[in-house]
Amino acid sequence: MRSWSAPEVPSLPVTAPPVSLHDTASGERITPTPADGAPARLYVCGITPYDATHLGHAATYVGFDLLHRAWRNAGHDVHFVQNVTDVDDPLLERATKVKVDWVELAERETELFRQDMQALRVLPPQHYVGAVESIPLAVELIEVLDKAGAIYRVETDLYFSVSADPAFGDESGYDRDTMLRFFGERGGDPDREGKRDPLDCVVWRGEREGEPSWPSPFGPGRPGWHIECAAIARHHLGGAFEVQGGGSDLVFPHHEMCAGHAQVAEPGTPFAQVYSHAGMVGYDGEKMSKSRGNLVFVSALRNSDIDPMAIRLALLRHHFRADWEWTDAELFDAVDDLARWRKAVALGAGAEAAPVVTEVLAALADDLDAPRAVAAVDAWVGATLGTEGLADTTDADAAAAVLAVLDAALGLTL
Ligand code: 5CA
Ligand code: ZN
Repeated sequence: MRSWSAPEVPSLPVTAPPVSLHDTASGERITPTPADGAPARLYVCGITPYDATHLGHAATYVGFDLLHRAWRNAGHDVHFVQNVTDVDDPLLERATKVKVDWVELAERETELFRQDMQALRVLPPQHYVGAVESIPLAVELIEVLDKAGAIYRVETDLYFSVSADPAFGDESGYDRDTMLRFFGERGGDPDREGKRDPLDCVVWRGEREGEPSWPSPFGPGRPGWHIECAAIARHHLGGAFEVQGGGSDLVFPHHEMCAGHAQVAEPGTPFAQVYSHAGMVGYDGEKMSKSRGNLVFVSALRNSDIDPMAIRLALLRHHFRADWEWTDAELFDAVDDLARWRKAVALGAGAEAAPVVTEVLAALADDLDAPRAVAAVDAWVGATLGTEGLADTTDADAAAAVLAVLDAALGLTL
């Protein structure tokens, strides 16, 4: 499916340091390093296209955009893939509820998402892939898993045996009770009769009346959620790609099941080298989520003339792995901050730029520490504007250097 347009990104005169990330699976810092000359490979789970794009989505995608940019600034080509879950239970349920054709709903919301990402200057994936168009890939992967003895049938549905992956559980590190709880809360069916293990997940859902279905060697139906991302990521990126990303609500079951599918298909090769998870953005005391309906939409803010760069700056003031609450006050602070920043760069000359460039790049290479990078820019702006009569303008070309790093590393244009 069509991606969105790439913004122009300046290249920097200095090379950024290698990027280290907190890995959910090991709990450690890892610096995923692409093979010589090979691109750094990134898969970020995309939206299920309804109620998009809320600020929780935006925070997650801006977070991984920092990784995309940090890798580019460190001299890597980046191969970035993202899916759109354009057929799945929650999308179909919403379409039925609001009496809209599910295809129309998915297309409309995906288009809105593209526009929001473009406005926020998120670099597009090279492959932006729908679940529907990837059904042949899912079918192919299910056949491989079946040959490995990891698939069984319950009525017209096919299930994946989690016991087939000796490394099952390593991605999340959760104990069985926690897995069972999250599985039930996040789209799983632990109580379905006929399953060998309550944690086994559906990979092919046999046709149901009133639901879309596609032909397959296993009978008509549609793919399960996890097989979709496993198949797309493996096809476009291969095994042991550098980083699997998404929000922390995907740690289990989604990323664990994806890893399980991939690791049974290719024993001994991990799905990804690093599993990186963004924190959850809340609003009114709870996680911002479609099911709770406590959503603030990027498009609504844009329609009320909020500068998308102020939205981006408000997001960047929080570490991408932190859980935090969205407030309007912080958005309006970001609007004021941008005005000050613009005043500082309009001077042309300013406080010395080289240290702030170094600090911004170092902060982002350090597990994408955007708040630290933004603080360095704040300090430079403070020194450049100074208090009356004390402005520091010792560097004649400071503004150009600061503008370049703001754009290349943080995705902010002033
Ligand atoms: N289509 C699947 C992934 S394959 C999905 O989870 N879609 S989603 O629309 O529900 O979420 C899209 C992305 O936004 C996921 O990475 C999810 O983890 C993230 N996300 C959802 N809600 C929040 C939130 N409140 N804060 C931060 N990230 C969120
Ligand atoms: Zn996914």
